[in-house]
Amino acid sequence: MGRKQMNWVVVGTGALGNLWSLGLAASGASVQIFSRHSADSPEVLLQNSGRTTAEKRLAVISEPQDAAPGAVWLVMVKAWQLDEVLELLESNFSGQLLQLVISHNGMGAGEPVLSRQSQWQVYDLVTTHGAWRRNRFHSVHAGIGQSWIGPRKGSGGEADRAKPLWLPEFENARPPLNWDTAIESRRWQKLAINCAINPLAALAGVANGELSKPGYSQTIAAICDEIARVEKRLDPDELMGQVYNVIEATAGNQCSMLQDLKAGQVTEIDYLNGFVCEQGKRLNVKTPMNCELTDKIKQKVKHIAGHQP
Ligand code: KPL
Repeated sequence: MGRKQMNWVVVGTGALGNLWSLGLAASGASVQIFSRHSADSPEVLLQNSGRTTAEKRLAVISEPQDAAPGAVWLVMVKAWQLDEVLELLESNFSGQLLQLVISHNGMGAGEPVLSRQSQWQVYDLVTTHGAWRRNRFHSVHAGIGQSWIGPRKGSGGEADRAKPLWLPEFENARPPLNWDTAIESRRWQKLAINCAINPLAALAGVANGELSKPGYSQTIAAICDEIARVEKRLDPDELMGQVYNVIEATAGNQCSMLQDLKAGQVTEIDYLNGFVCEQGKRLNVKTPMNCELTDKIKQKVKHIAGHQP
């Protein structure tokens, strides 16, 4: 019995986007890359090395209407790029049935379009795979993690949404993958992991593993504690345990925020500790450590920009 094979459009040629494009292609899916970067047309030769290896030439489209019929869109971009991608999709698929899998660090991105297009079937993908980009077309798979996918609250009648037909193909692309109908909690847990690891490793300029040193434990505890006060369903000790598991599993990896700082790129701080800080203000819950780290990263970005030629 054959599996359901789908058409996929992958938006984002970042470290993880490339890993998933290659994984989907290897599992037999038809994959188009969506990119408006001039270096990417009309096709790209993607490669990954590290814990897994693959290489494949994939077609590139730069207009949403060139997507294969009924394609599922996998959007793996930085949090601050999501609004623009969703606005473009909205201008082509407004009011239509569209299946979208979204994966990014942090929370709070893309909300305006998603609330307008509530008929879109949106799935959130949370992953702890670690990867970094050797160059635009080459991802290094630095740590095998695991992933969870589930329907986004309030989208496309999520309450009675069964597992999508393409789930086995998607699982095969980058295992292990778990179906999770409470994906919202998983997103909060991943948020806590990124709030604890990313700014601390980026400010110190170190690989994730350094954060297991005792000098960081009070700060990590404060970050987790504040997040558990903002989102009351979370347990601060459990969050701490998860943070340390990821620190250990990705010890040799440089977190994405450190990579962004080094590349002089925009960081995701507004969607990580900045999001927690804003939620704290909205709910009247004190989140001084998350607010302080947000300011420190912003200062660091300004400092770096001031020293660029
Ligand atoms: O998601 C990550 C990131 O770097 O953004 C972690 C899990 C911290 C791996 O580095």
